[in-house]
Amino acid sequence: MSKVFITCALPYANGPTHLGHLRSTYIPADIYARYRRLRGDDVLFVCATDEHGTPIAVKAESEGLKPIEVATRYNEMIKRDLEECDISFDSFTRTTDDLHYEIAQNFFLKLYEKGYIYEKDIKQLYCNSCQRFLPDRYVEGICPHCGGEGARGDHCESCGRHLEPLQLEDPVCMVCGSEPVVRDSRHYFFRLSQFQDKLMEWIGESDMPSNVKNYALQWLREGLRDWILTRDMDWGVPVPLEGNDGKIIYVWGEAFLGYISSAAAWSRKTGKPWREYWDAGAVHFIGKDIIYHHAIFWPALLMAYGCRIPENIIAGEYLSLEGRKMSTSKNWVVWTSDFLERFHKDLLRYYLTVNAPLTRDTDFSWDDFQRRVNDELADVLGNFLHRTFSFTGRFFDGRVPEPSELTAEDEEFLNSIRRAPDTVGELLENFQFRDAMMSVIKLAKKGNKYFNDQEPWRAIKESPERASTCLHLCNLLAANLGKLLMPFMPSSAGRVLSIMNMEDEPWGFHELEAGRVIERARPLFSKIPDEVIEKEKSKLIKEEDSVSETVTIDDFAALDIRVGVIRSAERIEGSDKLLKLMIDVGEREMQVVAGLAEKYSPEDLLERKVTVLANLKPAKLFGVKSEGMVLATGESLNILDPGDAGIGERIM
Ligand code: B3M
Ligand code: ZN
Repeated sequence: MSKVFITCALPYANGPTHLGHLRSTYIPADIYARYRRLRGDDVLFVCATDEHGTPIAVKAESEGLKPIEVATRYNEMIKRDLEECDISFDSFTRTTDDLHYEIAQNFFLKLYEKGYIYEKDIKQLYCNSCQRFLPDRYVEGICPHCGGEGARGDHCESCGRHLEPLQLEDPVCMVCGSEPVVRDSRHYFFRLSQFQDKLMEWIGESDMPSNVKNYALQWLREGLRDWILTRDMDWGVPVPLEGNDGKIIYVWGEAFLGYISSAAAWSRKTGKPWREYWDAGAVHFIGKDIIYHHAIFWPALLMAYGCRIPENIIAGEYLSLEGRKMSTSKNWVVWTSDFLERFHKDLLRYYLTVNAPLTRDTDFSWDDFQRRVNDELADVLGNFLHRTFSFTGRFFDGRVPEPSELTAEDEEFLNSIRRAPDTVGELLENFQFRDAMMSVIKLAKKGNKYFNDQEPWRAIKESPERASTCLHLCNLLAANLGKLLMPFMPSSAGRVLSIMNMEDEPWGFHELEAGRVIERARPLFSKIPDEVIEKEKSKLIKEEDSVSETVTIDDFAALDIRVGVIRSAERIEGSDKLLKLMIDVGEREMQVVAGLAEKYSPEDLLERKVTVLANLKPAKLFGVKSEGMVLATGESLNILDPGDAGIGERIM
């Protein structure tokens, strides 16, 4: 029996969870933790909500609340979401717990005492109108590395790099939108650059998944710079050194300690030493956007502290939704709680696992979800179990029948059941969750084929001992499917085992004795009807419409639409569609190229009143400059008639 420390990235307590979180991190981690427990390993599986950092502070500010109030609200939601998905944490705490503060501060102090943290006066962005420094997400701008827009003061989403606020081009304050100034402030730095070689060696030799390894090596080759470890803010873990009022430890300088403080809280409760689990090796499950933090920053902190570095880092790639990047701000997202209101949690665990290997970006689509649930869970797995149980009920009085002599086909079938736990187990040990899940489904498929080939409904009359053998083996497969499903779909697996009056047992092949009572049961999985899926899709489409079609009154007011009159019109050489117009809009005449030639000849348009968008950015069409746009209907090209409005009158 070996010990193992398993973690999930600590979700920020600034929103509930959605399917992206579950896919990249929580479901795979839980499958792995459950599997290791079934193997008989001693697992400590921890998580917590990450409650500091600017996202929460900014959100609280916008809602007129205290950060802790926002954090408490989302801590509760997140905890509930994860419980309802059967994520089996041994401990789930908060980074605002006292114990966390204590552990994080001690960690900081130890690094300071060892000389890995030093002080330096640096220039920071300061917002004059908000009268404060602008760390991390308080500031946004253009990424100096990739030119990505909307890069935050600590991180660029487009290229995944860590940033410092001063590196941003065209920075703006996120609270008031004004341009910050640069000011001096004293801060603490972590000597990350010292760990370049050690990290290179560790990562180069490790057998971590290739996505983690490749990213990390790339960043290491670019060279590491020291990390600023403190912030001028009041929401966070205070810097535990004299004379640092108004300074806190940067959220990424303490959030990792949440793994430890969650484990330490568990130790307090259970009396078991968490340290033994850590020293046995930690496996971190994370989303791919925080590979840098886990593969570089955290191991360096641990090296500096002088303790064991992680054993492995498993980074789940992104999940898009119906082909588009998920976005919580645009509400292009499926929230866990909404999903669970309508569908069983195991459908989610199943679909997000089989959809694609964890190391590949993939898409959630409602049609594909329906197809896989209907074709694989209902038609293959559910069907096999149901026909086995109901046949046993009907013809064998609800008891597993005695087998007789096995034919070659029976043997072959039996062998594939015997082999399955090793096959699936090996895949899980290698974090190949999708392949592991698929091999369970393939086994159920084999079960259906065997059932069909053996025709027990015919054999029961013609050679009853053949039917008994067939049903014995089918029940044997059912029992083993129940076991194999435990890590993936614990609730459904539990139902299979309870129908078969079986207990939880460790991972491995299980024999089945004849005579065991099989309860009557309804099918485990039913098909999802089209209407249900259509409803989900239409909800998303409504979202999409409301997102893309709303403009603010300010957006509209920015358009200068006014009444004009066409003073001259001529065709543009080389084009059947375009006319060059000179339009009098009152205070000036403007040149407009309009695609109206298919409907109007130049003569038709002379002295005609039109409505014009007068502040369109000038562009050239067929080499002719155009400074505005004549408003007309899209297909029939009817020019909008402003009636008897005066020339130059504004439309608003
Ligand atoms: N709170 C969430 C994220 O960036 C962040 C993880 C912390 S793990 C120590 O995905
Ligand atoms: Zn970038």
